[in-house]
Amino acid sequence: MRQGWRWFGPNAPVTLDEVRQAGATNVVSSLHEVPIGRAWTEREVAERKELIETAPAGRPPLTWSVVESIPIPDAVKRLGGKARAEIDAWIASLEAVASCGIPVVCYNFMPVVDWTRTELDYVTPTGATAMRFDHERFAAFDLFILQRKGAEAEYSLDDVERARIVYETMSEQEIADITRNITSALPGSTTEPLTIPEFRDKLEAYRGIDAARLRQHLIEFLAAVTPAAEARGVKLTLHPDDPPRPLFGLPRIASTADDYAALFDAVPSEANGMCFCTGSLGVRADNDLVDMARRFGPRIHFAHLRATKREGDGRSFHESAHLEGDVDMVAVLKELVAEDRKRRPGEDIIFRPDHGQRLLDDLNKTVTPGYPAVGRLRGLAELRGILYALGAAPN
Ligand code: DNO
Repeated sequence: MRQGWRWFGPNAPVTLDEVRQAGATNVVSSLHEVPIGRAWTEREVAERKELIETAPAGRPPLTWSVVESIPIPDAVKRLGGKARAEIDAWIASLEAVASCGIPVVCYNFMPVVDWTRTELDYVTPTGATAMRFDHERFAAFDLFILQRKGAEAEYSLDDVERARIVYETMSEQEIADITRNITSALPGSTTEPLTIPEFRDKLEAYRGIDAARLRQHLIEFLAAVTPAAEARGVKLTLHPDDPPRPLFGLPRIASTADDYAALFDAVPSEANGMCFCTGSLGVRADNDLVDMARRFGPRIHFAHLRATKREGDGRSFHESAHLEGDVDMVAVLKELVAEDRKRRPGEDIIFRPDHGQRLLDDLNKTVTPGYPAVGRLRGLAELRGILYALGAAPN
């Protein structure tokens, strides 16, 4: 397995030397500055690759081996194969990536909002802070801040009452914070930052799109893009929904083993792969991650390794330290290592320590939410230790 690290580009607070110091060898990055939907050029990708891969004298080299993500515009999610111009632009970006020799592309198919949290700095007992999704606060946002039409029907009476109490006790600052956390697209998101009226309009644009239709649109998208990926030897890896359940009345269709099985059955191309994100999938108690890792092994080309801890009623969760959540990381890694051992050289699974708590020096610094250096360094070190213990020292 290869040790990756998500790097947000030349202006990111974490430098490439720090990536090296963490022990990672592979970089996961994107052209984050390009507006969603605009085709990437080969030159742009080549320039970024050169920046990542040209090591100063004496430094170990880094390889840009995963593009996370080429964002999929709304039109594709709403219209499927009919969004021909948007799909063609996506394929052009994919071709640019392939021409630069980057073998893995990550993407997701979450409508309107990508990964979603209600709190970015929830204080844990040690003083480190973690990202959190609190169901009551989320409902308070949906029902009383966004005031989404029809939302009440999707919550129990008890949920609505609790959300009302939470909303009534929120300060103006807390309202502003939760609004920003949910609508402004967290780092790495493949969705646009939105104002509340824009958010309502976007939701409206999805009216009538249920899970079956969204799935059909993803299948049409995959049918259109996998031939190009296959021809160029690129693996596409679908990131799971985070959290793995519908939000804002919108369907989500990459949340469970059945969801992924349906996509692999519909589009068997070997380019149709999975980003195995333990933190996202692990939020659902009914997802058996070890079984999923075994079952979908040959489709897994990229893994996000982190853990979440479910709270109370099972709908709220926070991001725990990498080995302290609900995910049995050792058992998951055993499966990934077994798969990796079957692979040809160069086709090994690339993993990255996904997210990290904010701790030590990072508590006093500006950090990219979810992606502080020290918490991720701790996560990578722990994961690497497991791999050594399994006799599978990573590259
Ligand atoms: C969050 C990330 C997501 C992910 C995209 C993949 O930390 O896991 O933003 O990159 O959903 O397309």
